[in-house]
Amino acid sequence: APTAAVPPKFAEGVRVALVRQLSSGDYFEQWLAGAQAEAESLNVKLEISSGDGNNDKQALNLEQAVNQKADAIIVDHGFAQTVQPAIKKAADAGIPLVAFDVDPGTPKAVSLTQDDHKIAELALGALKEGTGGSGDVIYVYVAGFAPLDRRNEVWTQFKKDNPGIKEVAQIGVVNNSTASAVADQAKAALQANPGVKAIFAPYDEFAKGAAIAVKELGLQGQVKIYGADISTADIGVITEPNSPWVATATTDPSNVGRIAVRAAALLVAGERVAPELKVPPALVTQRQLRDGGIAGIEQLTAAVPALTTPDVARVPWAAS
Ligand code: SR1
Repeated sequence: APTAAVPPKFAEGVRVALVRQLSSGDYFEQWLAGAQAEAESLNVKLEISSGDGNNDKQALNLEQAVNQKADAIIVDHGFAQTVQPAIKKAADAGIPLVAFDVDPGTPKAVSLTQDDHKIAELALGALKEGTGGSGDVIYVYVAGFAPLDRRNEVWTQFKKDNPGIKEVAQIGVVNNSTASAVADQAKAALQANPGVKAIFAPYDEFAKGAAIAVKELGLQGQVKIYGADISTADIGVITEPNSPWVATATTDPSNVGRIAVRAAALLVAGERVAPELKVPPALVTQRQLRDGGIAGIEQLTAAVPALTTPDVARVPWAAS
């Protein structure tokens, strides 16, 4: 139940600009759906733009949000060098900011992340168990994306700690058809390295692409995939008969979108928000999904309530 009255500004109408780097793919679609649902329940008008992978376009969209004096701005992904100049302008103009998965370069912005180190640790724990701690592994990574860079730090340390694990190929691309591009690369890497036991693919579009490659080559009995993120479509891929994707470390993406909007709303209301918000992930395994008869995200969050985090950036005037 609400513990505070709705701030007057929220009755008048609050405009929050959501400035995205990427928008295609299950993760980003679910994240947006969560953000939109939370905005609607808080009476916030979300003004959404996407760079569609074009960093200059994202920077322009961000400049525009600053010039149009949004009540708050959420920057969703992006490369530090392209978004930080406009973030600084927003901060100097006193516009509250939430930066998700991008380094804002200023302590004035609230930094929202998933616990990416934990995501990688959970997935790699499963990989270690599945491989017995040794074997050839293909790694899927693209540098420059803050969450992937943090997961990469864990992978780098994991290889040092587990000398039996050998990275035989690194592949990766992020674009509007990431899964199919990664599928082509994974197929070539698997053909060049016939002994591969596992693929570490810590982004669901990477894992989906890797799964396509393994299936096309008929290697399901030999190669297992350890991924990140989840969606109802991903659950379908993980649980289909003979699927090579055996584990994924994940938050609920729509919950993260909700948190971003709650944090922005709190800042608009002048409420205190912790400077760093970190959303904890959970490991979800193929066995758990199959045994639990879990076919979609709603069933998953019911089975794993830790994926729902209502106390992160709780809004005191909201009904729930
Ligand atoms: C291209 S970056 C993709 C990642 O962003 C979010 O952190 C998701 O977890 C996804 O894996």
